[in-house]
Amino acid sequence: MSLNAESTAFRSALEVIRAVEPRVADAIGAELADQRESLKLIASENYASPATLLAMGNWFSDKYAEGTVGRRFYAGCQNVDTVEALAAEHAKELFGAAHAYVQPHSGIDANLVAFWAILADRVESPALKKAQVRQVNDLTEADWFALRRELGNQRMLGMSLDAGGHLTHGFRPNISGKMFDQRSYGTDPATGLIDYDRVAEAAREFKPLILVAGYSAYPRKVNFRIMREIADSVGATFMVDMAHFAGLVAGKVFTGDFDPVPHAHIVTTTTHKSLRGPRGGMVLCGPELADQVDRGCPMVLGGPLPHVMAAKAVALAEARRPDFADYAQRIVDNAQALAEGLVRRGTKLVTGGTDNHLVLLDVSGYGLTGRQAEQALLDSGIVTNRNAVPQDPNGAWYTSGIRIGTPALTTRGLGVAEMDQTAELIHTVLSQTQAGSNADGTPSKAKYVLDPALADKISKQASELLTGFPLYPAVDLG
Ligand code: DSN
Repeated sequence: MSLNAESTAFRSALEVIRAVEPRVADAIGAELADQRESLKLIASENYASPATLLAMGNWFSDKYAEGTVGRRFYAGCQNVDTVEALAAEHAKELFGAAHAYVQPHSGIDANLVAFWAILADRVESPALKKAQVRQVNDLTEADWFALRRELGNQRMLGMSLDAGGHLTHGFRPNISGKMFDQRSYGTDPATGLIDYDRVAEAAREFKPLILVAGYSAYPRKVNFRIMREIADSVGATFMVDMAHFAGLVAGKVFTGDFDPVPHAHIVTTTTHKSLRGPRGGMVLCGPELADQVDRGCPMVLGGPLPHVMAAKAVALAEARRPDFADYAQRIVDNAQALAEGLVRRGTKLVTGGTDNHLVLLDVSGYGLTGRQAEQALLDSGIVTNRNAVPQDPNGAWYTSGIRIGTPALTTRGLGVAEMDQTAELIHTVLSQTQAGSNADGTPSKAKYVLDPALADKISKQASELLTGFPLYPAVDLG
């Protein structure tokens, strides 16, 4: 029997790897098996296409290409230029952006590139101007002091972490929290929604250099037109981190006021979440910030990863096809079906539902912490992650929430009927799990009690749910 192209490609690759370090080949095969078997509800994960995966496994990995297309610090970059230009072209067309920078290795990197570009563009600093025209050796001690003083401690206003914001928007676990004087806007305690009047008030009081919108755990749309008006009213640069919902923008589910690209001065994203590309980042902006953005490497990034830029070009080409819009709409349909299924069974959801790809469960109603719920679900073959809810009494480690998302299961082809069954499985596990105790009898935020037979039964049901929806159906590793 002759094998199809995907099976031949992946089998051959594993055979070559196995000849050198069989344990790596085994781990790669095991990872596919695990992904095929688990009900993956992690809102930030997806399954890239075989073409995207294969575009990363080649000799582009060996090439240094610091600089930008046609202006490199290394010779022999003509083929890297081809793929980088292609990825940028696809990104510009797909998102309607004037400029695209496809080198960032991750979302954090993309945000650092954007922060630097904004600082360099907005902050009046004669020392920086000297440094920008490569007179670094001419800078005096006083110049350096002025540069640090002028660029440090600028103000950033972003969404608070417990309302669903991201730690790269000025929070302490990330360098942005050390670079910027940060203040955050939260959500309305009664509705869980962004209160734009409060954001405007905070902007008026704080006068940030940068207003950031974007989230990793907010289950609703954001009105970027209003956010831009707020930024303009205080002279702030408006930045949107669309890492989580880039696929919904690409697929034209988020349009008009909800499409960040026409409203923001600068937009950052990852490429591997709802956009379904390789693991990496990207920056979109207008011509006024393009020159600074293109200085990303070596300003804040290590050498670009040409093999990943090749894969970005492939994935972005896929996202420009009409079927991607259908995929993006199904992501939201599925998230809403999952949310409705949970609400019908009595689960408390932050904001009561969703209009994007994610749902945030408040599991305190089940008497559990997020950590207990996450582990109990994992024991039952359901992969999620714990997440803080607004004003979370259990903090960011134990949390009171579980975040779930539909991009990955939608790629497999599951639809609204399967989402209702998924809601049933989740509710069954959570309602049958009890919080555990420490050895001294005090309540534990981590320990839990779940009948292993029930966990096993739910695992089997989760696996049965997936049988009609094989992952990478064309890939047979033998
Ligand atoms: N780690 C990503 C997420 O899970 O949302 C964001 O950086």
